[in-house]
Amino acid sequence: MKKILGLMFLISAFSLTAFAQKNMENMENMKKAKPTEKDKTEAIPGGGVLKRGAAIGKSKKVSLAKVMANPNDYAGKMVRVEGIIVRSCKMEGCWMELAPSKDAKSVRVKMKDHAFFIPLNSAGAAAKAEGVFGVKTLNKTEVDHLINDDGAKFDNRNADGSVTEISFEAVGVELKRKTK
Ligand SMILES: [Cu+2]
Repeated sequence: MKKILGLMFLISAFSLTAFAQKNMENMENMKKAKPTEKDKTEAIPGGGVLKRGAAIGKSKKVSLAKVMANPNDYAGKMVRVEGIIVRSCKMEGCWMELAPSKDAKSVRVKMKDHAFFIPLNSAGAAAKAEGVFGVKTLNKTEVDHLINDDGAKFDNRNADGSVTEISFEAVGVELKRKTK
């Protein structure tokens, strides 16, 4: 009898946890902001800059190449970086792949909390961003979504489809179209 009670307790505790988790996910999705038409299509100027998110402050400037070489030295600290946007989210403009130069390896920059967005045609523009580096593992579902829906590319998928990558949570960005 004790065993059965214990088992029943375990099962109900487990389903309650699953229920709570599902509810949290739903709430997350509901409070996720959506980009407006202006967010998606505003032109990136060549003369001035297009600012999105918080104004960029005076945190330490670091080079993307150095961060990629030693990501753990920079994790968790607010810093400023700059680079060229190699690719960006085609759906909502919620991330961009930022590289030191056009053909170099890039870092995924996510607009923090999905709270602000960059134009959908941001690729090719120069960007400054302020935020925090971290090393993150994206599961297979997240990676598939980024590839199939958002137009991302990964050259480093693990056997199970997941990806561990350096990521940057931006609180603010400034974009500028390169003029030649
Ligand atoms: Cu997106």
